[in-house]
Amino acid sequence: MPAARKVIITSAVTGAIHTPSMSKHLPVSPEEIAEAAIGAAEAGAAVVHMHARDPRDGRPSQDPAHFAPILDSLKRNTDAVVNLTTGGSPHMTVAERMRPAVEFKPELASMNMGSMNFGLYPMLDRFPEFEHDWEREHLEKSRDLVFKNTFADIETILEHGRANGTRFEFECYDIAHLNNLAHFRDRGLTDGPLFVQSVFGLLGGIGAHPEDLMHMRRTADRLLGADYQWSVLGAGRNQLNLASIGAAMGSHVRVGLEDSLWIGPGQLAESNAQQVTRIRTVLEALNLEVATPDEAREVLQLKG
Ligand code: KMH
Ligand code: ZN
Repeated sequence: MPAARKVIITSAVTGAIHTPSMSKHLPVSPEEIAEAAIGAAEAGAAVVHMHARDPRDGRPSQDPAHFAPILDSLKRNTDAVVNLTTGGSPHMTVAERMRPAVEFKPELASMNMGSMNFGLYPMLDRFPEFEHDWEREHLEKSRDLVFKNTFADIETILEHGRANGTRFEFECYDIAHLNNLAHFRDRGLTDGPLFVQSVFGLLGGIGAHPEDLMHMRRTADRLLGADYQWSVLGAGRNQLNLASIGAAMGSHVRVGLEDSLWIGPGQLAESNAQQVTRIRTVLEALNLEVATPDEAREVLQLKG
């Protein structure tokens, strides 16, 4: 991994894992989602990773009509890199998940690097009350859920990206996903700089111990060499500590309410900007500089 660069902060502002009853601060309407992303960018996020929701009940939605007003607002109010999800919700088909990237041809999109179990049901213990039936089902059904990302699925999304100038944030939830990424790089279906988002602490993926982080880093170094830019995402209570360890080791970082609702033990984050500000404080204490959107575009070789 090339050293000595500014740290790219990604803010993943709403996602498709958490549900509105879990936190009143989770942005749901197009206005709330856009405002959250703009606030995160103003706080120092160079990249905003975007999902949309159906404003009627807060359910994750890949309908381009739900993305359009958000993207329109972002275009007018921030120069942050807009990264559109192709993961959508693990309950959706791949075709459904691709709709926003197909429609809007973003400079950056997420790419999930392997099929996996995706266990959301432990959150039922923490959040017993839900306003909408879909919220409980979303968690319950994850007991028997495979988040499907076959080689064919990945190839389809990669080819779509290549045809449209979209580059990817490669979500690697486990070591095998690095092998898969190296495989596609070796076949010439993608190339460096590969933006590797290593995801720690989701049930079904690698754990969130510093040893897990070291193992990811060593394996990525061995398989991807100088071809990659490393970013660290710790889920839930692991957000700040893993991002801090990663940054001290030379990674970029991802925060946001998609990945964690928390700002401290038992304390809900009031906004995405609050989490960005918190990690920014850590980065500055480590004497690390934060990348601007244009600096992120240059490092990741985005079309702009
Ligand atoms: N939910 C995150 C752990 C995607 O949108 O494609 C990973 C993610 C997937 O952001
Ligand atoms: Zn996402």
